[in-house]
Amino acid sequence: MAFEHEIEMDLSKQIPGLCDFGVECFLSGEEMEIGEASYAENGINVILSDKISYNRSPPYVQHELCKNVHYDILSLPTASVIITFYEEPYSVLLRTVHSVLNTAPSAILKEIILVDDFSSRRDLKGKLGYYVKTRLSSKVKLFRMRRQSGLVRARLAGAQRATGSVLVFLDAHCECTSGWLQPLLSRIHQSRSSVVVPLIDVINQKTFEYESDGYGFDIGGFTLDGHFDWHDVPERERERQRRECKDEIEICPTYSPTMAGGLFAISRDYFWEIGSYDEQMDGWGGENLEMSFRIWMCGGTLETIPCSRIGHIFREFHPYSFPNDKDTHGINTVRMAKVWMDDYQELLYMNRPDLRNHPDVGDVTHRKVLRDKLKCKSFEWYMQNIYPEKFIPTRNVQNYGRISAIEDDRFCFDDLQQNIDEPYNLGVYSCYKHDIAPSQLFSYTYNKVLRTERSCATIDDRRSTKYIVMIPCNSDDEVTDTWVHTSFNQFKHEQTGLCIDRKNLDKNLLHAAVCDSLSKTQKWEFQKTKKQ
Ligand code: UD2
Ligand code: MN
Repeated sequence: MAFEHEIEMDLSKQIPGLCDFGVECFLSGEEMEIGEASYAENGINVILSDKISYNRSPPYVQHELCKNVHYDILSLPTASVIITFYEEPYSVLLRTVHSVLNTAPSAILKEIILVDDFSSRRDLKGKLGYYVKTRLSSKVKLFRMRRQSGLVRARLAGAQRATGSVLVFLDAHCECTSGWLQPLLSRIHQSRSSVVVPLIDVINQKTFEYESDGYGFDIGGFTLDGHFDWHDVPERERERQRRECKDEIEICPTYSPTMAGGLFAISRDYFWEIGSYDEQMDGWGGENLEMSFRIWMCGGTLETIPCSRIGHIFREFHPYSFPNDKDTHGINTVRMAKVWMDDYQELLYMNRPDLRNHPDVGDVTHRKVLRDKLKCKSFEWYMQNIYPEKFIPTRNVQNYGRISAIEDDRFCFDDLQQNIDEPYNLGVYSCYKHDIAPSQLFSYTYNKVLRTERSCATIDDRRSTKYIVMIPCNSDDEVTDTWVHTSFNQFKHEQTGLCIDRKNLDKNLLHAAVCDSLSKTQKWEFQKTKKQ
């Protein structure tokens, strides 16, 4: 048997003990070079992965308090673990499967359903099926889509075949740690409309180090250009936890406005009741925010369960291509927004003008019907009750739009396409008069903060030129820097008394200077953007 031989060859490449307990490891010499090349192609060092046992031992990452929690295994619901994959490295995928088998108590693991989303890699097509059949428990089942369907339809196909009471979705490049499954099932058992997410640790894509950084963790948010992002647990939620879990708040289920999307568990019945997925979402992206908003708005809760920890390999780029090379993330996000975001939808289009009237979005009527049928609440309700920390650039503001030099359209505040997740210097650029440019959207709040969706204006006073620096805002308006928009149209920094000035521009960057009510270069006005 050719496969038998190949499987033996694969196993002979593995070095027992390598990277055990999640420690980092490295290749050397020629292997290091081909390892780096495989990283460039796959976003994962596949040569290194091939040398690590499918059964490498997981690290000990559980919180002390979790060790005291007792679960009555026999009373827990059973789980179907669903893993969809498209062109994933074979050894990484198998390590994921083995880690589930090694860590999930057999009494509660009903099955593992692998859904191959029509990969073309040779080892995934032949050898994998043979390996599953001859080397793994009969609980592991492998299905293959008839064409590439995208992760939503692949997950739906897996869910349709599942027979356990709870569906657990995992990406194809994860490693579970001991005790990860019980707390998820136990929470769902207590509360069937709780959709639960483990704490997701990082497995380094180059060294396979399991990078657990202590016991702190983030919860999910979103940005108005339609992406998921991470945030600290807000004080509001800490208070709720104190009421709920008393002195064990570190391991208390933590409400999260959104989820990353790949790793979660949900009661099987509830999954179908609450609208499973929008099956017309193609490729990758958008389904996570769709499901997050839907769960909260239609009566469920989304919770991070700190006693459940799973590592995930975050890749820096997509190693696979999308159907017809379309921006499936953008298209799916519009499908989501049309159904769930009500008039907040406009904010998405302001930040992604290319998505307005996008021709490939298709019809979403059946999802709106679902929303009516489930009698879901409004997006406004969601924002006020589930995610009140989120700053909305058009709410509670004195002004919003472009900030232009008075009577001079050559100068508008602009982020100059810098990385807005890091501190960056505020600049000026020609005003975009005919379209809304996301780089030129600014808000001036009632609390006198000058900001964008994510960043707040401050002054860098360490250098002789005092640049205006936009830094990621603390939650909401907590930033100490405040600005007065004076009767001379200056933006005057209350803490230093300096004004934003565009005199002697260096690389288009603005700076703060001594206020001079006669200076033309200190005069700024808000201009309404089109479609506002
Ligand atoms: C995150 C989620 C991912 C998904 C995505 C948004 C985590 C850790 N990951 O991105 O699960 O929610 O956001 O869509 O929360 N796949 C297919 N068919 C495809 C493309 C991908 O089956 O056409 C598989 C892929 O092999 C993988 C899974 O879907 O197992 C998720 O894809 P990813 O790992 O590229 O997504 P990720 O982690 O960047
Ligand atoms: Mn992933």
